[in-house]
Amino acid sequence: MAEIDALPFPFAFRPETMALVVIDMQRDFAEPGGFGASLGNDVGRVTAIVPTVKRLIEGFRAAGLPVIHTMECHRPDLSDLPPAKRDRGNPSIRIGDMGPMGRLLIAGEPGTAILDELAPLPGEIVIEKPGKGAFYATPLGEILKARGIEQLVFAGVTTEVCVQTTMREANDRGYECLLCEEATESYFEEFKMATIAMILLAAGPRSSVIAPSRTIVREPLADRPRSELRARHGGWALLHRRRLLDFPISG
Ligand code: C5J
Repeated sequence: MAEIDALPFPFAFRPETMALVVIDMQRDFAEPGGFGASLGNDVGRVTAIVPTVKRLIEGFRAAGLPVIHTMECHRPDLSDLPPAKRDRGNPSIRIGDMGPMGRLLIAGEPGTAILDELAPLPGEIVIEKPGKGAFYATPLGEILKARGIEQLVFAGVTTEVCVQTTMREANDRGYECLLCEEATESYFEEFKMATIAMILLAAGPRSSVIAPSRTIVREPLADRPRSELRARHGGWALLHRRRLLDFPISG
């Protein structure tokens, strides 16, 4: 069986049961004027991963493996938007309000669309999800079961919210999960590092692991020997512990 060079252990790769899940690579999270920016975030970190996500998607398509796209969005009448989500924090505009790209995070609005560069091909699965996790209130579980999918590779945003939540939901349902570290991003470097550190330190047997995109699309890992990866990730975990204390979490 082929293996993907991953941490904290190699990922046994069974192409007949594997799918790529691209989480929420939407204009609302990646472009000025969208939901992410309305919360005061710098969207440049999200746009920076677009070429890597694209390469990963193309690798899966070329191998004939399924690509599943998710979109965080709500019905126009907001019937699937709990007040606790709409009123959270103090955004300049809220979910459902009119923004420069239409109503924020509402199905069918221009800003809710997946980025053009990463647009689903006809026939690819697109999951519209009202929650952070892609299994909650969606048909994702049934779709995966019907297709015999047991292994999920994750990309998308944000690492610590929708990506991590969906990975945890998937692990709970018995899926083997692999996070592509360079194809996921957060608005906060510390949050991405913390999430990766948690996955590395807490992954149980056949649980969540991480890998660089090049190993997943099976290009040679020429300039990154495994020992270097280990050293770097050890560093991330330590950095996480040291910096979390003085990181300004302001609500
Ligand atoms: C958030 C997401 N962060 N896709 N959504 O609200 O992670």
